Amino acid sequence: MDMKTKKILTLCIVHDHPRVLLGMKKRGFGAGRWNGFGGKVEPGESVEDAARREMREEAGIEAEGLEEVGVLDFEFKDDPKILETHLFKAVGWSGEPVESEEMKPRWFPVDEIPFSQMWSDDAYWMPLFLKGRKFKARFLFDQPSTAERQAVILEKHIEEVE
Ligand code: 6U4
Repeated sequence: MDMKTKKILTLCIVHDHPRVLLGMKKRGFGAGRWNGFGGKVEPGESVEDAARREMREEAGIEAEGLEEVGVLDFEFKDDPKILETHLFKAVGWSGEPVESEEMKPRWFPVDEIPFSQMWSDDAYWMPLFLKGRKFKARFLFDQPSTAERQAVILEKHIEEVE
């Protein structure tokens, strides 16, 4: 029997070409790294509503033109959990990004994305994201990323969809 358990997460990046909005994660999972905004989907909430809520809570903006562009399954060695992460692109927003308890937002030019200070999978799918492609992917890591050490990818699979 398959004992893997799934946790559904969101991850959202504002793409306002030629820049993207990322946030420095200040605490919790992946702290000390730049990432999109997101977190766990709550009971009774749609995945898109969760993405919108996390943008509001973590970046202080109301996302507009949200589109789901990918599903990223993250797994860790010797851990039966799968983090099923739904990646959204926001092409518009209202309000001004503000720092929250969880994230410090910053705009990056698309050719200056700080991959060395991000989760190691991001370098594989960000080019597809920026080209407007849709994809699904699975990454198996040795352990979660921390500020001091990036997770090492043990297995990876990416495919474009549609
Ligand atoms: P709370 O409940 O706020 O303490 P926390 O443990 O901080 O939760 P949370 O909810 O912010 O975690 O969710 C983790 C976020 O990190 C989600 O937006 C998904 C994202 N994430 C997880 N693994 C990732 C990976 N390998 N690459 C990536 N983003 C990842 O780019």
